[in-house]
Amino acid sequence: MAGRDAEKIFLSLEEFRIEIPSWGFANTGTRFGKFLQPAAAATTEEKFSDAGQVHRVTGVCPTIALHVLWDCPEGINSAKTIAALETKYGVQAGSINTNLFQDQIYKYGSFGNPDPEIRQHALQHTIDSIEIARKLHSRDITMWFADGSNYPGTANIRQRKKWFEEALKESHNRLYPEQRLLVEYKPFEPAFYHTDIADWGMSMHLSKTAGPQAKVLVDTGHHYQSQNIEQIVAWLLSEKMLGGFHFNDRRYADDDLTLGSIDPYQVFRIFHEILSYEWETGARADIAYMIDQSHNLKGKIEETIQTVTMAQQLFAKAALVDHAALADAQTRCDLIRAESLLQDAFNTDVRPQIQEWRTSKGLPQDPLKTFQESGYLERITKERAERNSHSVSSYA
Ligand code: PSV
Ligand code: MN
Repeated sequence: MAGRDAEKIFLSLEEFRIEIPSWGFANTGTRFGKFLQPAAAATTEEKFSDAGQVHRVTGVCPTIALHVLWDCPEGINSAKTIAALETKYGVQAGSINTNLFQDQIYKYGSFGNPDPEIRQHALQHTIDSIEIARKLHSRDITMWFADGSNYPGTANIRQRKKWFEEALKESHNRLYPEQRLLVEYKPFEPAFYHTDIADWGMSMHLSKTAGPQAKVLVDTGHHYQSQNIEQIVAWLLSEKMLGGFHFNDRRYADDDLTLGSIDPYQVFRIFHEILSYEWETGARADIAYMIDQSHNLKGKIEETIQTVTMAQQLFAKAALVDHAALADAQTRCDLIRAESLLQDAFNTDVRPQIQEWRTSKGLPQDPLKTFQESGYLERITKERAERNSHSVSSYA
């Protein structure tokens, strides 16, 4: 590999960091049931401990995303406990995820609920989450809404849009200057007729209406089959409205599979759009890369390490694209050359350079192997197996 390409890979790895979700270490399942894993985390401390292991072997996951209801059971008073866990396990609290979908009161929605008291309750939860984020020095408050309806005629779609505009604006007003509100979209599930924030356009509209600190959060699993996600990314970049990602892979719906396990080229194309934007504008895109996975059969810590190392590889491959040559080929409508520039970068084996970079940072060359040989998994399996055999904890 040419020295310039090796350098591009090195530079890309220097900048690439990815956040891991606390809920990715806990037992999860499908709506048909749960298969419990003996080593699954059940407490916030266990999640921090597992996340610390991922960061120890990869060196690129300094933050852990927290879900307020699952990780901060005492609300704002949890901040002290979490700060202690940060010090103990060497990972910091990252994005703070509101939970406006699990409590019984949200049966008919949160910000879109016809009951003003429930809308107010949802707003208060958001304000509390903002305060928790402030205490934990977390910049991003991420919001996903299950709001929607299951049958035509059962919800006033335009009225609910207004309620969403109002509540998000009020939420935005409560942000501190350094914070951001990231608004996630999803076309279906759990609602199967209409979802209030179903796509990136709705999320962008609501974010723009809310205020300048609100941006769109793209969860790669939240699209219809074969939707062109990188085009959405390109448009959001162009509008300066891309706030972050929830990465995962999928084959059919929101499958939450390991990143790149089904379609690594898709993730490469997303990274390419971002790096091409940065090359063109000369500005760093301010994007939070986060993982949102909770596959229920594979070992959770190992699966997370797989995702992190895959993300690094795909980001490094995207950094190899010769942007000047691509721009030239596009201008000349040289289709074969333009397409080949992408394919050549994607097909380059970047693993040797990534290993070199790891060595230069004092990190293990093979994070997964190092983790598997560390004895950590055997230890937590012993410690947690008995409890996990009868606790049917959900995400939390
Ligand atoms: C919903 O499917 C989602 O992607 C949201 O980000 C939630 O916060 C997360 O998954 C966990 O359920
Ligand atoms: Mn998500």
